[in-house]
Amino acid sequence: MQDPSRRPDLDQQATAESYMLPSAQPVQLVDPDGRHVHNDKYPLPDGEALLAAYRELVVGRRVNDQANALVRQGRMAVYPSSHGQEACQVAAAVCIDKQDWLFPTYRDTVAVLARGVDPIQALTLLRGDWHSGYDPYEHNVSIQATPLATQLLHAVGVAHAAKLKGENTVVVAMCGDGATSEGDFHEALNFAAVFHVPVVFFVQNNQYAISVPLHHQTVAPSLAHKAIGYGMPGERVDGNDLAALLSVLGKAVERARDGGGPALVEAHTYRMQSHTNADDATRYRKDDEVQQWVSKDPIQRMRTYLTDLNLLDEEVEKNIAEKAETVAAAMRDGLNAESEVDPEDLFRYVFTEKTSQLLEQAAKLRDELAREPA
Ligand SMILES: Cc1ncc(C[n+]2csc(CCOP(=O)(O)OP(=O)(O)O)c2C)c(N)n1
Repeated sequence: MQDPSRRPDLDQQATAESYMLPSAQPVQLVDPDGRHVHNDKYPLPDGEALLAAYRELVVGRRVNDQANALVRQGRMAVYPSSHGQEACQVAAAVCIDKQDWLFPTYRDTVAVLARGVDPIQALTLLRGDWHSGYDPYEHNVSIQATPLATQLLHAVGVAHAAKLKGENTVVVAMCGDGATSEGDFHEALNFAAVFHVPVVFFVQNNQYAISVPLHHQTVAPSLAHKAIGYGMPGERVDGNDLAALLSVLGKAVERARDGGGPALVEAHTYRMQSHTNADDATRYRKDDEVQQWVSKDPIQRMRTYLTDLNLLDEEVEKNIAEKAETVAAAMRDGLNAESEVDPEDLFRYVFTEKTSQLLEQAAKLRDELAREPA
């Protein structure tokens, strides 16, 4: 149960409002023009850390574009792109250490890759070949969850277990704005707060849940404001500002590691493309709105900032672009190769003892497969 003596914020006699409520505006450290914005509470990460994360940002954009192309070529079933949200993706992966855990969603492939998972293994799910193609224990990345918010409960369970075992583990649990309306979101945050577990809930508010805009999702002042209702701090951050994300998430992770308990971070960002290739965003939003976010692009502002710091020049940019091309080429090679799947896998691994209906369906499939083509 919650132990007030383990809550450094309360020891300092802060009022709940003074440390649980988010900043008046999303935290920003580098503006869309690439200029530093001072913030008393959140320091700017050093240039080398930003450059390393910028590399992942550029690779992440290339991965998104390549995956979209592979869907159009019929090599993948579906791809929920994080185009425009790459700063959130990279920050979620790099704000934690090796022994920590990441719990991603279907949209978070770039975060999964930034954590070190092999691209082809990661994309096996979206190719439609298997529930997940990577071993979660290899890089401490849970499988990408498609049922909304379920991963938040799994994340809290892992964080709680780690705490009971005395391990030095922090868990970052990702979800979208739409997922915050799920019952699982409530249960996960409440349990995490009551049991004071080391988990950071990271909500990418990309303004839409498929076609549902945020104002039909919630009338709370912000998603980060929901945190205080559970008794944990909430913060909101410019989700297209890599520096701010690293600083805000870094602080929340550090706090959780030091025994400060869970936190909720809401990133303000935008889903630049359709929900997936199965969606047509032009049916429910205007191009003007999309265009407004083009100038807030996470890559462009970091490029300007790092160039002004003399950390980025043509040579470095070229090396980064080459790295991105190497990853894209590996994706093409891996996904253009025919995969061998066993249709009967559909019936395996779910029940120890299959139900009579599953046995019947499996037998039917076997008969069909054995039949000679007409
Ligand atoms: C429990 C559950 N209900 C409904 C769906 C169908 N669904 C898939 S994605 C989605 C929208 C999710 O929006 P959001 O959480 O904002 O994440 P985003 O896709 O924008 O990243 C819905 C309703 C689902 N996957 N799981």
